[in-house]
Parts: sequence; C-alpha cells; structure tokens
Amino acid sequence: MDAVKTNVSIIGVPLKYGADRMGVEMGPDAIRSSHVHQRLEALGYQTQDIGDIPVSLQKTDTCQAGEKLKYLQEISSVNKQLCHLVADAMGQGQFPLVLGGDHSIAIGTIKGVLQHVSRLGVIWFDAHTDVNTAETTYSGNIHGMSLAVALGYGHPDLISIGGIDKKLRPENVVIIGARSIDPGERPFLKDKGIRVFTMHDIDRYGMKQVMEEALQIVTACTDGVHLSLDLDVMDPAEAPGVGTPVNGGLSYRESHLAMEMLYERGVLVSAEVVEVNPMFDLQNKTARAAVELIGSVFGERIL
Ligand code: NNH
Ligand code: MN
Ligand code: MN
Ligand code: MN
Repeated sequence: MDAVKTNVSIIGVPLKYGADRMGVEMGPDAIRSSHVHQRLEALGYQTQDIGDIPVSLQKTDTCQAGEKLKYLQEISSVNKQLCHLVADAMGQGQFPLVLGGDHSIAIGTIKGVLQHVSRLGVIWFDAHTDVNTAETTYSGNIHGMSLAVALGYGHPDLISIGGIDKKLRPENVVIIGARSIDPGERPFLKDKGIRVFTMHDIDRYGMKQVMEEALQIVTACTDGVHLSLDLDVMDPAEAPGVGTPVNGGLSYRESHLAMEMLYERGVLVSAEVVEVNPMFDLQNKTARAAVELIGSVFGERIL
C-alpha cells in the first residue's frame, strides 16, 4: 500500500443480526457521513463505494430463547454475498474496506480475501476474542463466533462459505486488546495456540512492543495481512458507540500508534471496521474515531 496508491473499494454491510442489538446496522452510513471517502482521497487514494449489501429487515429465522446460532440464515446469506464482493474487488486489484455492521461480517470478508491470499495473516483488534461456537456461546450471537468460523470451526453453513478448505491458520492470527474472554473461549485459544495480547500486555509492555511482536507473527508465514477492527477495542470513553462496551480499553493514542505501525509495515491487503453503533454514540464520536483510525491505517501523518 505504499509507493503505488491502490484503489480502495468500500463495501457497506448494515448487518445487525449477529449482535442481536439494534443500531449497528446504521454503522456504514455513520462512517460514510464522517467523510471516510474524503479522508482517503486526501491521502491520494481513489475510492469506489459499491454501496450496501441488502439486508432483509424481515427476519426469516424464528429466533427462540436459548437459540445458539441466532439468525443463522440471514447471516450466512449476507456473508456469502460479502465473500463474493470482496473477492471481486481484490480480483480487480482493489483494496477492500468493509464497513459494518456487526462483527459476524468478518466471516464473509476473510473468506473473500482467502480466495486470493491463501496464506493470510489476521490482526484482530477487539475487547473480545470472538472464538465461540454453538457449544460454548452464552448469547447465541454469531458476532462472538466469527474468528472461530474463519479458522474453520462452527456451523457447516458458515464454514462452507467461499469453500470449506479456505480458512486461516491459527499461527497466523493475533488478537489485540482483549479484556472480555468467555470461559469456553479460553481452551479454544489455548488449544489452537492463538496469540492474544490482552490489555494487561499493552499496559505492561506498551503498544509499540506489542505491535512489533504481533506484526512479526502475522507476517512470518503469510503473503498479506487482513485488519479486523472492532471499535469496542477502544476504551468506552473514546468510543462509546458500540453494542458491547468493556471498560479499560485502548486509548485514542494507543489505537492510532497501532494503525500507524500497521501502515508502516506495508503488508495490509484488506480491512474491516465493525461494531460502530450510532444509537449509543455521543456526538458521533465513535464513527469519527473510526474514520480517524482509517486515516492512520492508510498512511495519514502529521509530518
Ligand atoms: N463473547 C460474547 C459473545 O459471544 C460477546 C461478543 N461481543 C462482541 N464481540 N462484541 O466482539 O456473545
Ligand atoms: Mn468482535
Ligand atoms: Mn468486541
Ligand atoms: Mn502518531
């Protein structure tokens, strides 16, 4: 992404069913209204907005209490479309920038990227680790399962999107900023050997060292890196507009440093920005933070 400025293809995914909470479907428009196109164009990129993937307002699934894979049908249908659009954009040499929507859309994004980059690294910024399965989830919300699905674990309708053989290898994935991990997620992370940099690690070693180690891991045996940025990784004081806020998150400066170091490494092939929920946002603070972080991801500097 450095010397030659790639074209950026913006794809909106106004999906809320993975979080089962209203408001996150307005995320793509809140980010657009906070001038994401202008920001990228000011940096010298050409942007193309392919619009929003249509999401049915009418729920086709009956979602009962205790359901372990809520709205599976809607979520797999949207992610299938997303997978195609992302693969098409990359096929045209464009950089896909996917705007959510809830984090279940990582399934479609990553599956789409894997069509072109099979040895893919993923850097996953999140307060949560999103490695639940139907067996471990408490909430039944698929946004808490998307990383497990991308690794090949989960419901057949989800892991088969874009081809069952297309999946991430756990040694190419890092999670940064975690501070809310469900009991059932712990053995998964441990057994698969996924490197998690918790808030404790960031406090103790600093974001610079954490990013250096993280970048080393995701680039070691890969041909490109995908950024999955869940805005709830930031502290709720900086980013209140998310559906599942957790105290003690990244500061504004830490998150920018991380994005800047990611840009400097020049390895990104795709990105998604998810979980911005305008219904809980104060003065558009979270959508604005999202766009400012996107600026850093694409090389914005003061000097
Ligand atoms: N771990 C919880 C669950 O599976 C919360 C997931 N919420 C998120 N993930 N926002 O990033 O329901
Ligand atoms: Mn998430
Ligand atoms: Mn989260
Ligand atoms: Mn800086």
